[in-house]
Amino acid sequence: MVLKTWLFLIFVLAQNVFSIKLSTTSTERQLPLLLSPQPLNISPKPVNISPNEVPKNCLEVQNSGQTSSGIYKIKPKTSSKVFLVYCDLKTKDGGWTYLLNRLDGTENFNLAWEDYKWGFGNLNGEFWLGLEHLHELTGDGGYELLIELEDWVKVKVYARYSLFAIGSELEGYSLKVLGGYSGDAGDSLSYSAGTKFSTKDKDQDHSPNNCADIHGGAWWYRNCMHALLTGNYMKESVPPDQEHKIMYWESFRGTRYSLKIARMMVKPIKVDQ
Ligand SMILES: [Ca+2]
Repeated sequence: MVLKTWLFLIFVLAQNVFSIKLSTTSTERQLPLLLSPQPLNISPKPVNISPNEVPKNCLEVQNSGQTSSGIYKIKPKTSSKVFLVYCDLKTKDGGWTYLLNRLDGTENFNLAWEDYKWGFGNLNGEFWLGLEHLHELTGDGGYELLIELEDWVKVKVYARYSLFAIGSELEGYSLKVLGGYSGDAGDSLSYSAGTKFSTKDKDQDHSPNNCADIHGGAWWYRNCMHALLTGNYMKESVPPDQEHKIMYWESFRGTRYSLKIARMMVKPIKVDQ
């Protein structure tokens, strides 16, 4: 009886094995028919780019094939993080990363050290990129600076400096390197070369007074300055008590004329910066 049961079980098992083998053989025979009409499937590019592949600056954004000015992610060589910037890919051959943009007075620029350190405002409008980001971008040298200015009757001028580098926070985010000037705005920045950055709550200027507190903007103050692109946003000529306290560039419209538009932007001189 037991032997019969065992024989039966062996018979059933053998049948199953045989049927599996049969079905496998059957599938194998069909495979060429199933595979042959399939189109070649090319894998799409990965959606998440590794941090090492993020452009280091707006010139690399442009060299990667982008042609529209706007907001892009970058990661400078010395930066630990990816961050957003506004890239101007049109002006003077493009490739410019904005440091400052002022165009309508919507943003308050009379702010403190931490604000200027990390940046504030709206990348689609008025903003300050932040000294830490600016240091990461330009700290190792090899950058140039472009300043574009416009008054209230649409006169546009620029000042270009062939070299531009900002020191670390330990160096007071100093205007460490400022190269030769060219342009038609006049040179109102060389006076600030070598000075540390000052805000109303961090006086690092060369004056016995607090330049930032007196003038209501943050800048590379000496004793005190010949331009203040973070000054109060007003329209055209201002009363004497507002002199030096407005968004001005002395060699363009003097110290009592508040400009309409001011932009500061940087670009590497070499592609591999
Ligand atoms: Ca002082």
